[in-house]
Amino acid sequence: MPASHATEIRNDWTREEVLALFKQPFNDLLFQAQVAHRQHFNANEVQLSTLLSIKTGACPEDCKYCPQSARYDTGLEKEQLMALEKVIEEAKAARESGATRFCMGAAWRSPKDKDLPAVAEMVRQVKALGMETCMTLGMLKEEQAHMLAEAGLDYYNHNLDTSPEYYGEIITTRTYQDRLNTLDNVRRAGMKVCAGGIVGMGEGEKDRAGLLMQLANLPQHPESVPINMLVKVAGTPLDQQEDLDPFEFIRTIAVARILMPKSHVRLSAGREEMNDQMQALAFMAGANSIFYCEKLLTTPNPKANRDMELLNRLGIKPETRHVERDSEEEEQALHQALAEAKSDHLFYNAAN
Ligand code: SAM
Ligand code: DTB
Ligand code: SF4
Repeated sequence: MPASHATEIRNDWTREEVLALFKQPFNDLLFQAQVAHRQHFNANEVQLSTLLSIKTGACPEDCKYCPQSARYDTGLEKEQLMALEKVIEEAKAARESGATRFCMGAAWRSPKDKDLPAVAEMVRQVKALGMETCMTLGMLKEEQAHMLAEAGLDYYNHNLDTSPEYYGEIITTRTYQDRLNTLDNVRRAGMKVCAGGIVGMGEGEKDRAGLLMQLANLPQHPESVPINMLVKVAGTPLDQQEDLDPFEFIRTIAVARILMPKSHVRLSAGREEMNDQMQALAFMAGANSIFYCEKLLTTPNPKANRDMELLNRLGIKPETRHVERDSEEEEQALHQALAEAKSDHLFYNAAN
C-alpha cells in the first residue's frame, strides 16, 4: 500500500489487509506508520498517564496473564477499595510529577452497584484537580456507564486483550461479546474509549492482526489504544511463556498506528523489561502515550527519572494540557520542584 493511503480513517479492515501490513519489510512498515503519525500528531510528544490500583487482588476471573486473579497463587496481598483521601493524595502527586491523566484500576469482574457512589466520588475529586480521569473496573452495565459519565469520567479502559479466535485460550469466565458490550455501553454514555490488548501470550501474528482489526473495526476507533507486552508473573499460567520477538511487538504498535491514525497508542505494560532502544523504536512506530508511574497495578514500571531521561535524550516532550492549580503556592512549589529536578540533568526540561 502506498504511504499516501496510510491515514484514511476506516472501519472495514479485512484480516488479509491487516496481515499484509504486518508482513511488510520492517522499514517500510515503520515509514508508513510515521507518515500516519505525523499527519495527526506532533511525533515528538508523548502523553503521560499515571496508573493507580484502587482495589487490588482477589478477582474471581481466570485471565491467565493476571496476577490479581484469585485462582492463581502470586503472593499478592489483597486489598479493600482504597480510601478516597489516599486516591486524591496519589492523584495530586501524579499531577505534580507532570501526568495529565489519572487512571484508576480495580480487580473486579464488574463493579457492584453499591461500589458506584464511592468510585464516582473519586472521579469527581480527581477531575476537580484538573486532570483527565480514566477508570478500569471490569464489565459495565449501561446505567453504571451513565453514572460514571455523569461524575465526569473522561475515559473508560476495557481491553479486548487478543483476537476472538485466541481469546478462549486466555479467559473462560467472560466472553468476547461481553467485552464488546461494555465498550458499547461506554460509548453510549458519551465517554472516550480506551481499549487495546496484550501481546506475547503465545498468540500468532494472525491473532495480533485479529485484535487490531477488531479495535479498528469498532463503529468508532478507541481514542486510546494500550498495547501491553505480557508481564510474566510467577504463579500465573503464562509465567513460563516464551518471549515474543521484540520486532513483532514494534510491528504491532506500527500497525495499530496505521489502522487508528487519530488515536493515542500507548506503549503500555512491559516497559520495565524493555531497553531504551526498544522504547525508542516503539515511539518511532507511532506510540505516543505511556504509563508514567513507578508501579503499574501490581508490577514495577520504570522510575520517573529514567523516563524523563529517555524522553529528553530523544527530544520528546510530555504532551501538555492545561492543569488548574489549587493555589499560587502550589504553582510555585511545582516550578521549584521542576527547577531542582532539572539541575540533576535527569529531568526533561519542558520549558525548552
Ligand atoms: N479487572 C478489570 C478488567 O479486567 O477489565 C480492570 C483491570 S485489568 C488488570 C486491566 C488490563 O490489564 C487487562 O485487561 C489486561 O489487558 C492488562 N493486564 C493485566 N495483567 C497483565 C499482565 N500481566 N501483563 C500485561 N497486561 C496485563
Ligand atoms: C492496560 O491496558 N494496562 C494497564 C491498564 N490498562 C489498567 C494494566 C497493566 C497491568 C500489568 C500487570 C500489573 O501491574 O498487575
Ligand atoms: Fe480480574 Fe481484570 Fe485481572 Fe481479569 S484482568 S483477573 S478481570 S483483574
